[in-house]
Amino acid sequence: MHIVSLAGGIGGARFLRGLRAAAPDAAITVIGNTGDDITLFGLRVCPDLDTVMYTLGGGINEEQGWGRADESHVVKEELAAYGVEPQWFGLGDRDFATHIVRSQMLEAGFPLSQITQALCTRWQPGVRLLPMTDDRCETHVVISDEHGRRAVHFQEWWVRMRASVPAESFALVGADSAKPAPGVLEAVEQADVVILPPSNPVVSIGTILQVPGIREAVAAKTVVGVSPIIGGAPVRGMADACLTAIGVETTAQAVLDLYGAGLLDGWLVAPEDDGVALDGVRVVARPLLMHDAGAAADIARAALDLALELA
Ligand code: GDP
Ligand code: FO1
Ligand code: CA
Ligand code: CA
Repeated sequence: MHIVSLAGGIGGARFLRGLRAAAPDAAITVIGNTGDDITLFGLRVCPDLDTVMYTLGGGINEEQGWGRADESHVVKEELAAYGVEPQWFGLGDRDFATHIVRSQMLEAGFPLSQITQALCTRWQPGVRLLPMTDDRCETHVVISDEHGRRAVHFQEWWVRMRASVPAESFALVGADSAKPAPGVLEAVEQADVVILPPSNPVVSIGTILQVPGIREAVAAKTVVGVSPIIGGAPVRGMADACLTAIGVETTAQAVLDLYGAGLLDGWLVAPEDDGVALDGVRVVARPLLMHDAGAAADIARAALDLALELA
């Protein structure tokens, strides 16, 4: 069996750990979001790819959900002592090594997809992890503040501003000319089912679907999604600020409507959201809190069972 999953960071990674446990014999290809990527101190940082790689590879900081376990911040302190900006993004020493290897390989001419594969040789995530694109393609956020109306990088809005300044819109800079990374469309075409984890519908899943060709390829398959919104709120993070910016309510119903029957065949919601419905989509209610690996595996199994039933 071949499963394709689109994934952002924390929500995607924790779900994928469950999916790997629920379907140990399946070949799982993960298409990762690279819209969050940023170049800092001359180094290329890919937060969502790294979150998936570290989570599935056993190197994640479990409490934080991103970055390395057992981390120190000596380099960050030394950079700050030089007064080097930005100081609002916290790269740890162990994590720095990943960005150094990646940047060195990019400089040598390797595409991000091959670099990600090389990094995964160490982490052995048990899935094939592909970036959505090898092309530079970054999410920017249009805001208005004391400096006027301007676009800032997604990380500046999310991490420095904590999404406290309302987003007027999102722009995936570079999307028009971006191509899916090698293997992405082939994996989707060969997939038995496509599963959308409870990742951010706007800046994780929505971003991946904006790479020309990916949405059409995914829609042609049997697709089941897991709601990241429970009882009118995101389980974690600031997805509500992203949904509000695109005029979508923070409810499991509104996210279902956003994805639409054109994309989804099945939709898992939490018991408190029972009653959510859309013509052409099978909605199933069940506990959706990934409070541990077992709970994540139960959710993944439910999503997979529903997808196989609908396929
Ligand atoms: P990010 O890139 O690190 O922001 O992570 P993702 O985009 O992959 O996932 C973020 C989303 O995961 C948030 O909108 C959360 O609501 C959702 N999420 C986190 N934990 C859980 C959980 O236990 N259950 C469900 N259903 N959603 C979750
Ligand atoms: N998130 C933060 O809130 N603060 C940080 O300083 C921070 C650093 C960081 C470093 C590496 C990495 O892979 C992720 C990091 N994140 C940090 C998480 C990340 O910025 C966001 O949560 C995601 O990009 C949003 O999906
Ligand atoms: Ca992300
Ligand atoms: Ca379909």
